[in-house]
Amino acid sequence: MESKKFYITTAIPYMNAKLHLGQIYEFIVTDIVARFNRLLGRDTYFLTGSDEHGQKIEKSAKDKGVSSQDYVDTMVKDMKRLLEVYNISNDSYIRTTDKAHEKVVQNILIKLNENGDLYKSTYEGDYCVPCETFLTEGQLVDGKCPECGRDVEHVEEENYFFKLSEYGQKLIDHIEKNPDFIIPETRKNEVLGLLKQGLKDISVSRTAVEWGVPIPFDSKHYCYVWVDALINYISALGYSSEDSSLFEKYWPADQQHIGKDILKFHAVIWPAILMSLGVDLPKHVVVHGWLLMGKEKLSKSKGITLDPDEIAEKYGIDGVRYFLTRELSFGQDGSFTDPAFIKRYNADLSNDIGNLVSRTLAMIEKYRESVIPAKVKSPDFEKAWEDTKSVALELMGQFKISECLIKVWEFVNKANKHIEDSQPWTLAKSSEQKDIDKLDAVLYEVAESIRLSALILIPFMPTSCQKILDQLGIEKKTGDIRLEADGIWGSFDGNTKTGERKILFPRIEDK
Ligand code: ME8
Repeated sequence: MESKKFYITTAIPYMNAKLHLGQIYEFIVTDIVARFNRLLGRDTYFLTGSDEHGQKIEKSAKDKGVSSQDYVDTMVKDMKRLLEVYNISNDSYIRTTDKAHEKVVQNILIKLNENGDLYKSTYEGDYCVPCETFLTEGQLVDGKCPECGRDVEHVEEENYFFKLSEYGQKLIDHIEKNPDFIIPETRKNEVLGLLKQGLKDISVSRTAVEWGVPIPFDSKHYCYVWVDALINYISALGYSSEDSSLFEKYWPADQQHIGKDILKFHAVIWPAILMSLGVDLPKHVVVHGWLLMGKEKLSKSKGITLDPDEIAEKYGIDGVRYFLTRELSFGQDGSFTDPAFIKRYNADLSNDIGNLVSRTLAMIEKYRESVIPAKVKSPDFEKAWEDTKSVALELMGQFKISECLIKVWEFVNKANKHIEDSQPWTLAKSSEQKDIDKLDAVLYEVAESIRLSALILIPFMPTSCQKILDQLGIEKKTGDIRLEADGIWGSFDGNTKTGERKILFPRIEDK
């Protein structure tokens, strides 16, 4: 039987710079999945938070001449503000500088040590500060970090090592037994390739970096920032704490969403730590691609940035949420450009759905004094909706998010075509009963198409769908709707008054 609880997490961004639209993209996708699960009545727990320790942040704070704690406090405030701006419905927010989190990190380090999975040795190699990654000489490309292309630092220090090498075969077995542990398949194959080459033990402590969680059994050492950060997914639930009820209720995570650059940390290191602790692995690690600007990777240093405040101001939140999920093929890289945004927004939002709502409501106002006619049964219509609903939900379940929207849009445009074909403005001039009945039937069916489309689109565009339901005179707050339980999902009897008309998606003039 399908589990009723649903635990979903995002990666926790580094607090060394303001968030860019690529990181926001991950929040939007996870928010949509979380909202879908709530809408379907599942007990959903959606976690995000911030990664606040490590050398990169220590450096950024020093450059600004403030303490590391003051620095992250300011950055976290801004991240929380942006989550609100983008209407992200997380149930909880974890900071890796929370005392409770730090305590869990220490409990885990003690346990790994007691299990015999830690040992002390000397690390000599390179370190990429922006990626917070240890690199061996063979991994460098032209002497630089293979991931971000930046300069590396030479490091020689005593570290604690985690015996990652002992987990390679266990991880291969797990992935083979659970073929959808890593989604999509290309990423699973990438991880299997990596595992088959053999794993090396990894450093899990630093002595040169003090902005971190102290290793409880050795005061010279601080926990490596990645180990500290990965633990957030269970520390946020109270693992190994006095109150671990959330951990018992929600773990294992149903979906852990990450970008492709941090795959090894989540699909190799994190599960190996969990195995050592004897804790279940997450059900799915879901990997998305990069959001690019044109063909370029977002990069502050190269000035290729997409500022989420500027974009929100210019285009509105729901338009951006729609564009990013409709235009990007989930799992692959995709691009944001102003012309592509304007084209998609004007065609799909302003024209297809925006116009459908505004002309339908105008006709109901003009021809039926703002009362949606009573329900007229139409087996064809019901069949079309059943097909849309089941296919759209199935596509969402397979992370075919763009395809899910395409399916819903076919339904929206069926309603547009129904208006064109039946010409309500001509029917309204007739006094024959059959034309009056036909006009009622068309107006009911189109209003019902709008209502159903708005319900299924709530996760994507919560504010706009609320506006649509308000205009249809439906007194329900989108955040409270539980489709199956509320009976709102089924059909609507009509014979109700519409609400005040509002513009949904004003057309953007292409300059
Ligand atoms: O990696 N497009 O933090 P982060 C899409 N602190 N996704 C992007 C992106 C882009 N252009 N740029 C970044 C970290 N991301 C660690 C995570 S989790 C225990 C610790 C994604 O701020 C990136 O792939 O560099 C990651 O999933 C998230 O944003 C945070 O990235």
